[in-house]
Amino acid sequence: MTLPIVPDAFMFGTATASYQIEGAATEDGRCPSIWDTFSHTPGRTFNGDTGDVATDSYHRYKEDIALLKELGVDAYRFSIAMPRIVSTEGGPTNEKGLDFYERVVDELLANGIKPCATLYHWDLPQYLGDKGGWLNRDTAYRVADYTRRVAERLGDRVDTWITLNEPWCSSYLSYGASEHAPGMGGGPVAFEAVHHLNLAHGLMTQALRDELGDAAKVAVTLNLQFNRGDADAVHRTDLIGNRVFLDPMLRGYYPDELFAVTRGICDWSFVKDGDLEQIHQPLDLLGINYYSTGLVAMSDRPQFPQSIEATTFPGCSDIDWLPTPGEHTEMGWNIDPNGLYDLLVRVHNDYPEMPMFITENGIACADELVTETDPATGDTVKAVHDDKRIAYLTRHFDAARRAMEAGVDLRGYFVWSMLDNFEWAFGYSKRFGIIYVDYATQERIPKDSFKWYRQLIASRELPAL
Ligand code: PNW
Repeated sequence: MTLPIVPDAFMFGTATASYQIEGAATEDGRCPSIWDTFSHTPGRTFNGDTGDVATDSYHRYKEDIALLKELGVDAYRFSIAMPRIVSTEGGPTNEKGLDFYERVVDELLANGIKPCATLYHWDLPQYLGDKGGWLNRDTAYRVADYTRRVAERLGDRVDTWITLNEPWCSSYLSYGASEHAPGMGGGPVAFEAVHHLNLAHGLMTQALRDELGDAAKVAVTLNLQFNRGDADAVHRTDLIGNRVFLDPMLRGYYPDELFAVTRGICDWSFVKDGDLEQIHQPLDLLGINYYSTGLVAMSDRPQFPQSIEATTFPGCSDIDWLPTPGEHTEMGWNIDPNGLYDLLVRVHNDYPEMPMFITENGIACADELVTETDPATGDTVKAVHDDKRIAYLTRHFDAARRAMEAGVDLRGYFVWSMLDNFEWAFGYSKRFGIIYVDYATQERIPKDSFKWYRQLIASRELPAL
């Protein structure tokens, strides 16, 4: 059985993010971000890699969009870098920065591709980082002010707005553990970043509505953690990892259980009167990034250690993360397509009114660039035979189809990523693209998965496995 896909009701796409692809770190008035500082700090990223050049997409955006056109996508998810738009604290809009994104948006539209813009994909200006970053409530207001400036210029042409990408990473991974910028292993202090990110989402959504009216399509992207294992451990990690964002954004409250479970490590006094109303804004779409699942179990350790512990799951020290069964990717993440099905169905059941789209799904593989003779033409060609990626995507698209058949209102699917790029702390050592990038020459070589995806999109149906 196949599921026909109606063009305007479902977007096939690919995704990227500014710091991972643009390069041009000091061009046209861009100021440093917390990721420039982090990646330039010895020991923070693999091999000391930085986004200074990345895939040079600031200069090669036309070539990249031509490849998207060849791929046949309905939409492209990219992100806008605040350091290009508001490059000094409280300063004027850097028009050159807006000019760049205007060129990108117009080039997409000229090629019949819907622009889907993420406003915050982790590159916070360093001047805000210097004042405490997401631990400072004022950051939420600065990011909302930047949102308003972007909406004024691009509001008539962007199809879908995404406020935040993965606030889980911007809080727990950045302030709870120290794996992402700014690299502070403060454990429970991350709850403060969680709340300020939730507040930023609400303020950004309101800024978009004020500027563009109710017609604007507004979304947020969450990387929801779908864990398996002991019911108690699954319940707690769901609370700390997922409901801490979903409930305030979609329901207008923090679950009482959250306050009970974190008693002693967080007093939540940073939640001010009116914040929850501000956070709870009508949304058009919920974006889900999905890669893999975890396996958790209760242990006999205490829930809170004696001293502050660097962790991505504060208040969960009594939970063990067990090795996951089955096949794993180059990131060490397990391959679990049913996890995507289970996650979509679960979110649909809990928040039935929310249409969803998959804003990221993909796999890092040990891709090898080969030179070979094309049997059809006899020409010498470069190729990447990424069968493992094709198998991964095939199985995940199948899971999405099954979820839709089970009643989930799914409106799109964006493969991460359009091209290999700067994989944060892993630098250039992990390749997620469906287009290979030869970093020495910046040559783009479509992988076999690109050809596979082109065919899937052209068929406009999701086949059963
Ligand atoms: C997402 N984790 O990051 C991001 O949105 C992308 O920018 C990134 O390149 C992609 O997934 C692949 O990693 C994540 O530790 C980073 O669970 C880390 C985690 C999850 C997502």
